[in-house]
Amino acid sequence: MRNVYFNHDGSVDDLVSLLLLLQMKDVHLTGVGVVGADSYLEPALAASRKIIDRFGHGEQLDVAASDSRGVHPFPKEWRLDAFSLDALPILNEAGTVHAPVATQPAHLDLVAKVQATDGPTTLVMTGPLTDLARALESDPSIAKKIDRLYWMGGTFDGRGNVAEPEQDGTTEWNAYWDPEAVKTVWDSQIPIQMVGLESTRQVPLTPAIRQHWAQLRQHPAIDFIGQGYALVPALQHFETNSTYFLWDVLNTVASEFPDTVTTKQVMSDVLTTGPGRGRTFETPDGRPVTLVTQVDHDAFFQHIDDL
Ligand code: AGV
Ligand code: CA
Repeated sequence: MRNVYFNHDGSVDDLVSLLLLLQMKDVHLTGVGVVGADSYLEPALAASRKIIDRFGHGEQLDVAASDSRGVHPFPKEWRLDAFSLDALPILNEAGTVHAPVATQPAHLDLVAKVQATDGPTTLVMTGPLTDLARALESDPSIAKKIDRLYWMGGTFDGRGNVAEPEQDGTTEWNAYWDPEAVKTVWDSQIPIQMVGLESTRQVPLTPAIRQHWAQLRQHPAIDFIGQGYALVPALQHFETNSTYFLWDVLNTVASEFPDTVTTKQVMSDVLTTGPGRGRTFETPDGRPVTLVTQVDHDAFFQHIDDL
């Protein structure tokens, strides 16, 4: 079994990632942290607990709430999706919530869980890096016990997804939310595999994928995925700023099934000031990062079916 700690920020693909991690046979989740970045905290926390109850196979797992705040908040319209997801009947059939809320805030829960685990912990993160940066500041010795961070965030091709004033369009949202946190993590010794926007463009949410999930809805886990992705815009005729890709799910699947992706090593750094703040970029003076470059599209979606 691999010990995995998951920190996410409550969007649809974050919560689908939690569902997937709970189904992976050789993954033992030691903890889950939730940050209200691309979500409001309360519904993202509640939905996480209900997903553990409904799809966690009886695993005993608590969920830690983050008190981290970003430098650049996400659009409210996106953050509201967590309320809809938390209200889905498939998560509310039982009418009760059992998975407990952890006693400590998410960054301290991360420290505690890593230190309490024998051997290494693998970190999967699908939102901003703030909780990890704060965890490292609180206890730098955790770096030695984290064998790898799998992060969805950043991008190297200059095509960002932040459409906000006073920035230059080159940054990805999770990095933009807290650029300093990215820098802190980059300055640590933790090995990093990164899914940036360039590879996620190969896995947009499409009407055909929705249809595929609809036909498999007799399986409750696939039904949940279909219901969740019904809340957000698919790639219909052309890409807009709101078009959904399977960003976080690609990161989570790649953490478990390396064969579904191609990677290359890049030396990189991150800007923390100016109109490109949050931009990850290649530089010979940077730190090594394993960057996902290509996705085996069919193998990727097959792994979701095979839950
Ligand atoms: O930049 C991708 C990250 C992923 O972690 N998030 C969504 C995923 O959970 C932010 C984001 C970018 N574009 C979005 C986002 C959109 N159109 N709707 C919601 N969130
Ligand atoms: Ca996310």
